[in-house]
Amino acid sequence: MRYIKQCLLNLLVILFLSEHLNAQIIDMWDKTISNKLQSEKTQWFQDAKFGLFVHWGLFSQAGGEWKEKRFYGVSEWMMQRGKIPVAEYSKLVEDFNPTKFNAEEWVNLAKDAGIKYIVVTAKHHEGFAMFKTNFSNFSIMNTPFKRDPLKELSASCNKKGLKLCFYYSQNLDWHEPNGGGNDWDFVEKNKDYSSYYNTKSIPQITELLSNYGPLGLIWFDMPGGISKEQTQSIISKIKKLQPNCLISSRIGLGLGDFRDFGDGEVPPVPVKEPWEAIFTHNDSWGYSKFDFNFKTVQEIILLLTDVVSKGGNLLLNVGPKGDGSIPEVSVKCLLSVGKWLQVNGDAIYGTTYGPIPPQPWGVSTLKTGKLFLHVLHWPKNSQLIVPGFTGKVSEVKILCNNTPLVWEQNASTMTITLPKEIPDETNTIIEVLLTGPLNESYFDAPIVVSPWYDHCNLDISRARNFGNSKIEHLTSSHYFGDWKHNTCATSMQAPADSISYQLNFSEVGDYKIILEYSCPFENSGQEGLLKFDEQKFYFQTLATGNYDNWHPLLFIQQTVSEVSIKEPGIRKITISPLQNGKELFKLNRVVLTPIHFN
Ligand code: FHN
Repeated sequence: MRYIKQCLLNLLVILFLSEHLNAQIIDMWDKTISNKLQSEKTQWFQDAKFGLFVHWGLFSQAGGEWKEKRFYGVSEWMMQRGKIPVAEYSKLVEDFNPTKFNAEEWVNLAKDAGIKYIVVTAKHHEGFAMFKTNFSNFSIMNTPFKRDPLKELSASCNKKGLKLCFYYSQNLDWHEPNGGGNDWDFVEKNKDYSSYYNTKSIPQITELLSNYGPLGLIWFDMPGGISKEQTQSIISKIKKLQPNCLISSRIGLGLGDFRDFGDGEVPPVPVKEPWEAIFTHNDSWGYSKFDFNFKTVQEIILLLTDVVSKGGNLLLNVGPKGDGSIPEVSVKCLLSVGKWLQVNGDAIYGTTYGPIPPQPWGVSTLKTGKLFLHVLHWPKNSQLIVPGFTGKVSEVKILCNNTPLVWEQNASTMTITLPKEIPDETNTIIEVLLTGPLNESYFDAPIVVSPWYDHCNLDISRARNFGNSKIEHLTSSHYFGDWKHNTCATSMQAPADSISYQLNFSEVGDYKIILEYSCPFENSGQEGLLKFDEQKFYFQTLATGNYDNWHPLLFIQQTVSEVSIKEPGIRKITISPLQNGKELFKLNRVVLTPIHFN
């Protein structure tokens, strides 16, 4: 019940936030925090850009399997999903002996991957302490292993100059009669949460802050109904013991030193305050025997690029096995990302969000004196157009091989001539050396559409909404807890409920216009209208399946029109229902694909 309440609460927060996401740089929701956030205290965090999350606990031993029953989705929730009694679940300690754990190897891997901080689960919701504690017997010290891995990690991190950070679930504790979340062994109304905070949660947090040297941050999670007083007392404790230790926003109540978005969520537009996107390498946080949906090296590089171009950090999770080894697929991927960062790190670390809005070729990042253009799609005519650019430039070169490039500037457009051969298919970074400040052009400029790219994706976050239509942030999970997020145009039920895009066609050419949307069975078959300036195109929606918070939002791509651009310039696309009816669809994006172009 509390979990469902928590999810509903999360949903409300997401809905509230999504109101503010559209077409503007997000300002922090709490100005009182925001001043504090800009302090020097968070500078290391804002510069770091890439962190390693490690979900490791007793759940890693089970790997999502209990008595031949397989729990698909996030494996660390197995105890809760299977309503496994404490007495039975606790037996996992008897076999938990992670002899393959080697702190130095983990830290070396993180260093080689270009990671700047590591966040390890000290206690997850199952209540098991992965460290030596005087406040519970349910600890790694009472397993055959009898070692404190956090102590060993602290020593290795110290030696190698990596920031050590701990995850601590401050409210959920399925092992304890007074902890949050376990309603199968314990009766909710008999719980004394204060007693739990005072006898386990706060004392263990105190141990973590006292026994492992300076911590970069403490990563709290799922605060639930924790009171303001209790939250304040945790914060005071941290401030007293380690004033420089940062606190994640999941401490709750709008507090914390930096903002964590939802699991697997990247905001559609840049955020100025310190923030973090939290992703796991596959779909589960804890090791799962059944989850092979690992992201490729290219996907991780693109994700990191997207996050950093919006001013955030990527906290990427791996799930070590019960034996203490990190799955090889994650090790190999991290090492490859690290190789890429060795060459391209200047455009990632210490940067802020890009001042140039996303272009058909990609995104940008910025640091003093340098603008970095991340070319994710190579223009077929080798001309890289940077609109809305008025900076003074002394040099332009390719970051990975130092090749100097020729550029031209006129009015507010810079054009760079690229080589025919693509140096890095995933992300070739162009370094622009600046001799003066840049003006921010974010969202002022219409979206550039050019026939020199395979596709031009029009993100919904860059559309304007009219009537009752909304740009909403939607969340759903495929199995359980593997959250997926999509920003969509919703509530389009009448002709006046439209969305529109301003587009700047750089050249003549013909295009297919494709709508990517989700539509439940009962809403399908309705008619919509796409207007391209004054040209009208009618279409009928197709069913993709029903969706709610617990069932995935599935999308289809439907071609609805073909247009011919005879002269370059500004055009407008408007999409709306043709008649009054049910919601037309949840529109995720519009794609323009060039055709018949020589
Ligand atoms: O319930 C947890 C989940 O197991 C995992 O720890 C993630 C990581 O952000 N946090 C919670 C859900 O948001």
